[in-house]
Amino acid sequence: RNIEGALRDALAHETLALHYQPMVDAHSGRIVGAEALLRWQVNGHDVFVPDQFIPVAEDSGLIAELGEWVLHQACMQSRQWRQHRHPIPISVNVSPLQFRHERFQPQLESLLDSYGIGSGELELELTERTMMAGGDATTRLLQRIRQRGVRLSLDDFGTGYCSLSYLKHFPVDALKIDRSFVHDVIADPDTAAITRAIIAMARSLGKTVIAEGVETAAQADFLREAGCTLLQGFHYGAPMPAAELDRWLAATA
Ligand code: G
Ligand code: G
Ligand code: MN
Ligand code: NA
Repeated sequence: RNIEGALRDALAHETLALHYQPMVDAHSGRIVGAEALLRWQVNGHDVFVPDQFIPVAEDSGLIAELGEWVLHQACMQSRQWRQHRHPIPISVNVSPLQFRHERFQPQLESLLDSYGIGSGELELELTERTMMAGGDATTRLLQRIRQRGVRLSLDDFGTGYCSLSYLKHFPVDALKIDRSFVHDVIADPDTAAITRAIIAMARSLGKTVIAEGVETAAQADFLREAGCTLLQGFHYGAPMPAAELDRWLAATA
């Protein structure tokens, strides 16, 4: 059977789930957010990983439905953590085709209303590709979403064709430094210099800077000293089921 058919079944039978990876304050180490990452598992084992099935969903048009399902799950989880008195902002990845779909904005706004999502409680992670396509219409949509209190972050920063000078044109709150930089930041002086420059530039523009893929204490120390705001990666915690992060939040409250 093909991935597309299996994905339709998975959507219908809920073998899909969101896992959550903590984002911690670089100085206090406290959890100040979580990135939602889609998992398709049976008995704890991946059926397919997102890099396999997200492209299939995009090619088949199923991405609109899948993306709506993801947003819905994230909004439900946000409300649950709020009710458990561990409110925590959730970041959701949005793919380019999903963002461009005419149903995206109305779906998003109706979910914000239905689940009473407040300002700053939901963040969308978009790539440079998404933000650069669509010209003024995209910029207006980004601004409108932001006016509704949804934060926007530029994901995988440094891997696309976006120059630092573009940053001032994008209405984003945060920039996520791609993990390929973080990976080399200790061993390669050039990567260290570029990473420092990205952090300094982003901060001077008033953006939050998040480093992803932080795997070692040495990387964390470097990034903190360079002025990074938030850190995310296996050093702090891998993506985990909501119930597991729930216990973590309860323990550190
Ligand atoms: O979690 P993992 O490293 O397997 O994710 C691989 C890729 O899939 C990443 O680029 C991530 O942004 C993307 N991804 C994970 N979950 C989602 C999702 O819910 N929606 C979209 N559009 N992409 C996702
Ligand atoms: O493209 P995006 O940044 O959304 O991708 C997130 C992906 O990175 C997820 O699939 C997640 O599993 C993975 N990831 C999270 N933390 C780490 C880490 O410390 N090291 C590596 N190699 N991957 C990570
Ligand atoms: Mn992401
Ligand atoms: Na990323």
